[in-house]
Amino acid sequence: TSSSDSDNNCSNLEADCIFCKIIRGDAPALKLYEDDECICFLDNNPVSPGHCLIIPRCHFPSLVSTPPSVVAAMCSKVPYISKAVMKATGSDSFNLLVNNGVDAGQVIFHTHIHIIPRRAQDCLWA
Ligand code: DGP
Repeated sequence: TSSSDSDNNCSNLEADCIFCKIIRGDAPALKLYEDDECICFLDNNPVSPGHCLIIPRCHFPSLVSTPPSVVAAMCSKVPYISKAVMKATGSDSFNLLVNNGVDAGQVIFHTHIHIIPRRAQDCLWA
């Protein structure tokens, strides 16, 4: 099922998608950034302080089903958002992560990019 939102020019938001609910304002999230194309909010199960997700305002289930122009819009926000998140968390580094598909660990089927700030004491991939 789909619904449209008068505050959003996207007509394919999904009723049962938690990230679509966040976009509509029907579920809470700590937003770090938003514009006409994307929003970024803190992950509620963070790997590190400042772990956040960039999502498009339109619903696409995974990265491979996302139009290249939308992927480009999401990726274009990474430098700006990651610099702000690193500054806020005292990190010099970050991982950029996309889980595409169940076997890769994708749990939420609304395409998203993880930004995971990293500090010297972090134990990577543990
Ligand atoms: P993935 O495995 O790539 O599908 O990651 C989904 C991420 O989304 C996971 O790290 C936890 C986060 N997440 C799931 N539900 C919510 C939610 O309701 N609010 C927020 N802020 N994050 C969520």
